Amino acid sequence: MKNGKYITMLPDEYITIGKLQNMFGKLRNMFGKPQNMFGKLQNMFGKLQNMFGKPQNMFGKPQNMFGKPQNMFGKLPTAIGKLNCTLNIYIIYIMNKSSSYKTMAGALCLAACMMLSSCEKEQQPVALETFQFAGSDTPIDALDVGEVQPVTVTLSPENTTERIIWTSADPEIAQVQSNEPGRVAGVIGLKVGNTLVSASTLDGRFSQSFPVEVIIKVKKITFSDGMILQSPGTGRFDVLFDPENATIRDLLWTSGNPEVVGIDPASGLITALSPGSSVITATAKQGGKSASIEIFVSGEPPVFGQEYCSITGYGDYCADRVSTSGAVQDLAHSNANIPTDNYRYYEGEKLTVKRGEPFTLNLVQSNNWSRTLIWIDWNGDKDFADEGELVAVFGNFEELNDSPFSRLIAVPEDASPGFARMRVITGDSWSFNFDLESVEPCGNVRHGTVKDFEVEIIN
Ligand SMILES: [Ca+2]
Ligand SMILES: [Ca+2]
Repeated sequence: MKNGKYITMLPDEYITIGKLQNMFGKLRNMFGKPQNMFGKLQNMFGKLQNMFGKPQNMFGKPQNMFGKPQNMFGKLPTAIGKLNCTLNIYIIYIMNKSSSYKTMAGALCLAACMMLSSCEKEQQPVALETFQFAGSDTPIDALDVGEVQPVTVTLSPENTTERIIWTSADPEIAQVQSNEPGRVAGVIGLKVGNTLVSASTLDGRFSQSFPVEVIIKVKKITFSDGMILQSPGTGRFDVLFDPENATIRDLLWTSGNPEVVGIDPASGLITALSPGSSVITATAKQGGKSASIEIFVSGEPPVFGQEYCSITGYGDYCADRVSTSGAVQDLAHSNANIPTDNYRYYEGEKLTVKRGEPFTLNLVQSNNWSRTLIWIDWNGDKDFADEGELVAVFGNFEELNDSPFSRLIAVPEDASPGFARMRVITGDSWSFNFDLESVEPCGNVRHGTVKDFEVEIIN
């Protein structure tokens, strides 16, 4: 060994020593603070997910990956020993710089190395007594393809030096990676199927496993177009899964108003039971994603679909003439006959109006000790309960109200184009002694007659 050569080697080696010692120092700190480490590992898990974002690269070389930390740890004490030796050679060299006895230096170096090697302190092994999965014996419920879920083990005693080795029985279905001591692992689903993930000590003294089911999870469900009627009063909805090949497709069906719409919780078969509305909900058993739709029941016997509420009356108070002027197509109803049950829909006697354009509504009652209320279902939702749908109140309470009446009606700009209905109720003067805006013209009318007409609303 020439002095000159030796000297030129030293600075590089020295730098390397510094780096490795720092590195080793960090590792030791990391392992020396398991609680902190746990905090870090959760962060680490965040990283793991990013890491798993490239499962092919990452998992492409699982053996290399898993092999490296072991090799690294195996080599490090040796490396440190060697470098400590080199450091000491340097020290010894400095000490002996004035000496020209190279052999002596070499011998001292060897002696120092041997001494240092023998002085290296081995960490005392602390045997594992128990270990268990944190939280549950089946830590992973179901894993999506590409999804990573963490699993942790609780080791006792806490400072055990034993490491936990993780394996997947079928690495094509799910793979598992862990941090160095094996206390935290990440399991990634790769293919639909079932496998077993095991955690064991290196010597196999302890071993536990849990099943992992890899599925394609439901991300969203929606109803396909419309109800599929099986009869006027029974039907069902088709549900579309996203993704289409979701593995578990079981649904739970519920009806928000089971007195209106009955439902079979498993098949989703719905039955119309009484007039009203109910929100039908399908919930995917896997993951709990749901879809809802409001459906209506009307009529007697009850059928699905929205229909105008039924109404009846009694007595001989009646709107003899209902007419309009200035509409696109005017209505000219004139009929003094009292219909059956004092209600009739005069199909074909149609009023056509244009959105935003007014028309005049005219009315003649059969008896002037009467009042008449008129609604138009402007938004076409088969009720007369929306704002502005009570379009006229002719006559005062408890008074003799001379007709004919007339009123200019403004067709709302936002009226729904299509077919709707106008409902005309004429009762005696003592009728309708309530908040008129809040009443729905349904049920039975006191001493009165109800006439319905078709209204077409055009743009
Ligand atoms: Ca309405
Ligand atoms: Ca409404």
